[in-house]
Amino acid sequence: TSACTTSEQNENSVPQLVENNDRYALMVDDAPYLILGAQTNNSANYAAALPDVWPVVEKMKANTLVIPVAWEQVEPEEGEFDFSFVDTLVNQARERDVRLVLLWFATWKNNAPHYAPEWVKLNNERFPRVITEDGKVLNSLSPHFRETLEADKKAFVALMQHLKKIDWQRTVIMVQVENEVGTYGSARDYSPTAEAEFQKQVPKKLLADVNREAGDWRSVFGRDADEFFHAWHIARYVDEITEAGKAAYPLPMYVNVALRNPFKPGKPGSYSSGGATDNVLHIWKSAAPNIDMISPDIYFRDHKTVARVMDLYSRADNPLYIAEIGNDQPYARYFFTALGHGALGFAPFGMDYTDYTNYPLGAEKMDDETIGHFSELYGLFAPMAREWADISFRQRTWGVSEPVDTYKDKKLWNAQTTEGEDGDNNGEAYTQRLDLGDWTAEVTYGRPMFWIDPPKGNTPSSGGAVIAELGENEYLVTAFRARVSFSPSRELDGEQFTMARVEEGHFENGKWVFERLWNGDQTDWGLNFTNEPHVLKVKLATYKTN
Ligand code: N0T
Repeated sequence: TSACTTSEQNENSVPQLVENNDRYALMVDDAPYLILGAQTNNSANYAAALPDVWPVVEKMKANTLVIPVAWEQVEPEEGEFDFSFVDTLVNQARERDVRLVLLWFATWKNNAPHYAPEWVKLNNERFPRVITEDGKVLNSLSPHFRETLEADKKAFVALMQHLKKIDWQRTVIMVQVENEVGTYGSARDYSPTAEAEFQKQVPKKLLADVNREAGDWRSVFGRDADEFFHAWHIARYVDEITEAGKAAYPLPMYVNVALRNPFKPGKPGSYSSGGATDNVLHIWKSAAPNIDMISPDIYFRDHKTVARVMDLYSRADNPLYIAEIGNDQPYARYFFTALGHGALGFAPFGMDYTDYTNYPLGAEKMDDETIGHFSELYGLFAPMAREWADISFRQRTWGVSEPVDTYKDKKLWNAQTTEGEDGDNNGEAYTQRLDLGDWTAEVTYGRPMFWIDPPKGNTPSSGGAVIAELGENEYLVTAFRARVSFSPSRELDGEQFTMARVEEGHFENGKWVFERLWNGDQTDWGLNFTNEPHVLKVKLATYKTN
């Protein structure tokens, strides 16, 4: 039909991940895009659930919905595909001008095949599970069986072909392949098939990438061999599915990670072994060249652990994308830290009214207060999301969140390793210094806007700040509940420092719109940010005194 011809002629570019000088952008409609995401609870992947999803997306001011598509729903009978949910979802997203990230729940959903069709999960002979060292069968599919891989791949390719056919508008911008892959309860599969594989030589590609001499897995990797072997084989499996999916329709594709505690990891199997935990990122990078990025699911509440995770998952070869983060109050401020790392986006988990909360991972209640912690941040960034993503692709960014954890009764769930880090009296604990090169930015929390009283922190901790370089000596600055002060990084001789000009404004169609200058009380004691959104353009300078 002619309508079809027109749509093909006006086809938008397929979203893609681009890199330049170790900085990344997710290109959507040919321009960098910042994912202000909301992930649904599990089981929200049905048309009947969507009316409980959209109101939260809207209240949250999210621009992207992150939502599962399950293998069991698209291929309930082998070879018979039904993409009606995908069609409904895509149509409803378009009506609301919201983009989608789809989560392919298949061979692995948090280690198990729960979302695989019954013809898969009830047929252990055809689709074998992982067997432990002492012979127990775990409910985690083994990565060593072709049948399983081929079946998953066939369904995934069908999904991608369907998307290509229906989505020339590029409503779907990215796809997560599987969900928190790996195995709980065993470092790897010890079945005879897996054993035979384990005795083989480590693949040449991996040896070259990790710079090791040839040998079998045990001789090359010693005590890490079991976990590295499982990681390699899961990564190869997921990479093959990804490659085939991209051949059908090349959207950006990533995997998410059930993290291990970076400070106190425990043994593989106590966390999801074989998933891309911080100790096997090099294995995954070698095994899975088609996977665009490896993205953490953050359910640590404390600042120290979250900051460490963000450092570990933002690398020259891996842009940071926060695939999931708990939706309770303490997590919200980490948005600033993520943006400081050039993050492509952020997606709090469980953002809907489908009557489930994953407390103590996330919030106890899904209500306006919970949503408000995120809508505040998204409200600040939504008007400049495109501009931010563009700046962050080209320029350096810095971001911090309040470092001392104060949360209701002060007991932080899942933070055993960092409890006991308390504040102090001189304010040093509530002070962060960012090295901008010529200048240093000091960020402090919980102090009056006027004068020099030491910072005492906010209760609960909720502050954060970001700075982006706009040009020489010029920075974009925004924050909540923090004071940002600048000083020169070096001793000045015969010169004095000043903030030459502090403009408040906003972006409109990519252009900065000036509102007013901040001066006097507004700059004498640093730049004080409250609960209200303010975006500043700050020009720093020195002047000669002799
Ligand atoms: C996440 C979510 C969902 C001792 C949990 C986190 C989501 C999956 N899994 O609500 O199931 O689909 O990706 C596992 C974190 C376990 C933390 C245990 C800490």
